[in-house]
Amino acid sequence: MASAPSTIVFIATLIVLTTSISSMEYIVGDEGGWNLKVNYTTWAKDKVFFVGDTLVFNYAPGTHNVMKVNGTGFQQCIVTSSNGTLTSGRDVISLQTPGRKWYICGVLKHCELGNMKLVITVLPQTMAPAPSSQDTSASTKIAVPTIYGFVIALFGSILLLVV
Ligand SMILES: [Cu+2]
Repeated sequence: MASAPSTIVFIATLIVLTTSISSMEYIVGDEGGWNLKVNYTTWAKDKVFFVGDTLVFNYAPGTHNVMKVNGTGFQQCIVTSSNGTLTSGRDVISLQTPGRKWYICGVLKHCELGNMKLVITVLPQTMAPAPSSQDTSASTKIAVPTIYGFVIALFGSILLLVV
């Protein structure tokens, strides 16, 4: 590996680009999909969600659905039709605002008994460039920590690859 440092830098750059700059698409439950007998607490535990990421709920249409609920609805598995139920079997949810998000399956007692409930916390998109501003000095100030963060992330990735 040491004989090809440029390859390492290239791979590390790709990792940084895909993880911190472009948005991520998360398949809820991974290969298990949105189904009974998948632990979504475990699935979400080691993931960090940012504004701009998307969630994909995969399931056989008709067997499950996806409802966005509030914290109470999540805890008590309250099925409400007012929030709009997703039923396509490949439901894509774009995470547009930061904060806590709750999703449950509204079919039968899948939420209560099958644990078909997912709670995540969406973080603001800190690496994103600021909206266009007339104040040019402000954008210069933002550019420095962004590049600095990029360099740190790059070296972190190299370290991970070498170790
Ligand atoms: Cu279900």
